[in-house]
Amino acid sequence: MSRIITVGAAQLGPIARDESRTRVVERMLVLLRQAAGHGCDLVVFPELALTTFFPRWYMTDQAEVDSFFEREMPGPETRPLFEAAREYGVGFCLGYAELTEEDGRTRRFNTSILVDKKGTIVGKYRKIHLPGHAEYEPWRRFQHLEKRYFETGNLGFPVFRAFGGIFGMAICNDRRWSETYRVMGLQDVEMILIGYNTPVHNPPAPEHDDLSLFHNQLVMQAGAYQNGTWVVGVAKAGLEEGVEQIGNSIIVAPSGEIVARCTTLGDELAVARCDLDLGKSYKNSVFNFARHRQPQAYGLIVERRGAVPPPEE
Ligand code: ING
Repeated sequence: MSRIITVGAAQLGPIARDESRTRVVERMLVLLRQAAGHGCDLVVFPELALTTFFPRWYMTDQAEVDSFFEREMPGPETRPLFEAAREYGVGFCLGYAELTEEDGRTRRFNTSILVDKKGTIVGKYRKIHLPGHAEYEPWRRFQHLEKRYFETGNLGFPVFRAFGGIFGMAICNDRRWSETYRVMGLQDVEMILIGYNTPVHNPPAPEHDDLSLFHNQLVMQAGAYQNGTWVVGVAKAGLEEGVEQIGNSIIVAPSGEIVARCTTLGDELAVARCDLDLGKSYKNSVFNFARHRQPQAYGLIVERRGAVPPPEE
């Protein structure tokens, strides 16, 4: 038996600081229409897809910071995406900056939602692994202030039944942490949707810059294989406000093989027919958690600690 879902990785090229949401949504609708033409069931957009990657700038004026956030989803500028989903029968995954009132206070998250073919939000995730820093660091070519502008996600790594399978989401830096995939793998996830904004240059470790594309593929291929799941990684790419961001959007099978990729640094759609049942041969053999995984034997370390002292002589 095979459960085929046709997926579109909808990579976006650079978004200028002053580019309106309406203009960006128009670009996204072009990709959504292309995807519908290719028979896609689901389209995945990047992290923070509605605006430029604003954490690259140090801002102190909260109104200026909040101008990059969405107070409602859908809102007037994003509603056309939901209407198109319904019209074309194509769901989508959208990353955006979420500003919301929760527990009696204003909360700000780096968020991703899953929208079904009827235009209904069926899942939400808030980014847990926030890279970078919270205060201005003058030594950097550009800032990376996600720890300043967002709270750590408070929804865990949930999975959602949709599109005939089990779907999860992660955002950008999350894809570098094996826990991200395993927590969803332990919930039998079959496809993980990940948007990212990744500069080629990483100021704290410039010696890694030449490996940015290799690391991008490595983490998603490993996460896919080790959990028997599809992984879709979609970039906001290109030279955006002076910062070179990788493209390399890919669709990875549970085998770890890359089955589709974008090859430009602009707005581009990569499409693959994904059999959600392909993961079964991994979940039922090499990664049969029930039979082979031994958490009771791991001496699980919840918090980092120093090396275990040598046994008494
Ligand atoms: N961006 C980057 C990412 O994890 C980064 C931050 C860049 C980390 C390069 C390590 C190396 O892909 C976001 N937005 O998380």
